[in-house]
Amino acid sequence: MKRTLSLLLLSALSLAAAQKVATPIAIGIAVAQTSNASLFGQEQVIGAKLAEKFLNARGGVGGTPIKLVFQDTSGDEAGAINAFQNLISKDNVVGIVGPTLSQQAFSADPIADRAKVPVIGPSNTAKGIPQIGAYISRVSAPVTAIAPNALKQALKINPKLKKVAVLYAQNDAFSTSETGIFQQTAKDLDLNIATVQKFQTTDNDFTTQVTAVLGENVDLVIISGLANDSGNLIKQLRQLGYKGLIVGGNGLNSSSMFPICGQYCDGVIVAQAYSPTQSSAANQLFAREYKAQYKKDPPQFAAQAYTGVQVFVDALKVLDRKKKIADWDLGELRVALNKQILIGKYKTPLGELSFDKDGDIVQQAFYVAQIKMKDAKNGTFVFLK
Ligand code: PYR
Repeated sequence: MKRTLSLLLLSALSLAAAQKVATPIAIGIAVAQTSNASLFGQEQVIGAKLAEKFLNARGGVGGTPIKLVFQDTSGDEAGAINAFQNLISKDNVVGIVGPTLSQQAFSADPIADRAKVPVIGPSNTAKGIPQIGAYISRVSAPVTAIAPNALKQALKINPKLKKVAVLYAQNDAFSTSETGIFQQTAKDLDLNIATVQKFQTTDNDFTTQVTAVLGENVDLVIISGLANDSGNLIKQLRQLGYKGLIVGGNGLNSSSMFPICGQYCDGVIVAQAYSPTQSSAANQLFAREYKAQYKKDPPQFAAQAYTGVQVFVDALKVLDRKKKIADWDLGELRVALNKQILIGKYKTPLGELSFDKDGDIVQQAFYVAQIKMKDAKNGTFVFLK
């Protein structure tokens, strides 16, 4: 019995090992197409699709087109795990761009890592993401590189800032990671943290937290949460009378938040890992294409998802020159692809980038923007000098 089982297992393994790479070349996109996290995920879908169209129009991988395979992760860990499993075992993708949230990455990435399938995180900014495993990298700069810039910019706008309130979503890995950096930076900048308030990403009523903030008479509020919760929190802060500056983290980095806080979004300061004005040829092409289709500047989440797909394609091209991708064994290609991703240099809409030994992005420039609302639903991120 035992012998039969191991023989079966062996033949299953050798079958898997003999699997060739399908054409077009399948790249998995596991992002949140539904749930509150889709406020980011829908921008990621747009970015990834633009990359597919643009890169295939320029010959794909040595003449072979790529094909994106989408699996909706929704906003939780179970959804991300399910999407990853489908992409790895059913869709036979060469690698995965995803998931949307760090909270999901800590659960789903280990599955890809164990299966030796390369993952590029398009928006996972918490500390520790690339360290999940050898097959995990990211094109989303970490909170350590981004968050301090927003606070420095707030001090530039109001050098008299002294007393601050910090709020964060305690059930979200990115938010707890980011608030740690915000709080440390605030201390380094000699700001006095008068109160730290916690909330949940599922909360809608922030009366308790806002009352505590108002009681402290602070002149700066720093928020780490996702788009829906943070948008409602900002709205309620303003409605109940808070007049000072607000700094938001990466969770506020989407125009999908504008209809949630409406006019009250106005003035919020958010650090960025992408600027539509970035001068590289790659970005000019991306930004022009995006703007032609969507009549607005491309947002960071779309630019990062585009970049994730591009990194896969650029790395595949290098391998294709050694041996045509269709002739590779899928398992061997995934391993070689991961190695190639980590040693390559890429000219992307985020500027020129590479990866450090852990798979974390090495990026040249960061930005800070302030939200300017035109009306209750529409606004822009105005980039600050
Ligand atoms: C994260 O989950 O890491 C984000 O930056 C939204």
